[in-house]
Amino acid sequence: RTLGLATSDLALMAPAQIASAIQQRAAAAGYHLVIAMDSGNQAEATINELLAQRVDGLLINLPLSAPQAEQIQTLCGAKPTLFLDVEPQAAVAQCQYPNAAGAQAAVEYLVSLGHQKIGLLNGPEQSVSARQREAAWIASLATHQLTPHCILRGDWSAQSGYRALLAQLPHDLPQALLVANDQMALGAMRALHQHGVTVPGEISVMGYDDTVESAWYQPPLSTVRQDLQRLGEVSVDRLLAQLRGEALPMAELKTALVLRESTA
Ligand code: IPT
Repeated sequence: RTLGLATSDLALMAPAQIASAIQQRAAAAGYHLVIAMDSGNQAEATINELLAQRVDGLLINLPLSAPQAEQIQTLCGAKPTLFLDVEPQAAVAQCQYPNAAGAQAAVEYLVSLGHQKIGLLNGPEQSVSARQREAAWIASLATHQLTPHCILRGDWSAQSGYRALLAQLPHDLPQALLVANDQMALGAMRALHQHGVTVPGEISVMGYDDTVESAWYQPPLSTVRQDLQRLGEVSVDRLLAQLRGEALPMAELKTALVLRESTA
């Protein structure tokens, strides 16, 4: 009895922590887990790799537009599939945190602190989640008659966050920075520290994910928590329910603000 996991780059914290939780939950249920990793736009090849190993069902943590996901669903035929990073309007079974709600909560909090000059550090353009977080940030800022002070972009890695901030440093800095994931916030805070800019004194930094490491950043990171452990567990439970032909249990996945010391 085997489940397949198609995942984006496991060198990134969030997918790694999701995969770890999936592996443990699958093992507890008596399933072997086969993992296929896609580090760049090879979704179909990655899925085919799993199908060739005759998995009983597939968890798909790859950023996919609705048409891409529907295409992959077709490729999988009658095999149960569950998508973890897909445009919500896709006609496929999904298990994911609402990006819009998480991003909106972060804006509301920074605005409640009195910040008006708020900058964005987005994830990569090809990521569905990154695009949804950015759109929700901009829409929420607009409800306060605000527009982003600056729009920076990275590729999810700490290094890209570092570089994005280095490029912005010669210009006017915002009072607060919304970052699309914690790893980029790590790099951003490193660049700020290197240039003597204090967090949160001169700039507040708000992450997204709450990976296991985020409480140990300097300063400890305020962030939007997606409980990645729970996402892994719930996704395995739902896929197994599909395999047994049971009605899908309702997955209540909600983000939560975690306020530590990087915002003030
Ligand atoms: C998403 C993370 O929030 C982000 O930090 C990055 O790791 C990305 O995954 C990689 O694809 S979480 C995903 C389940 C939407």
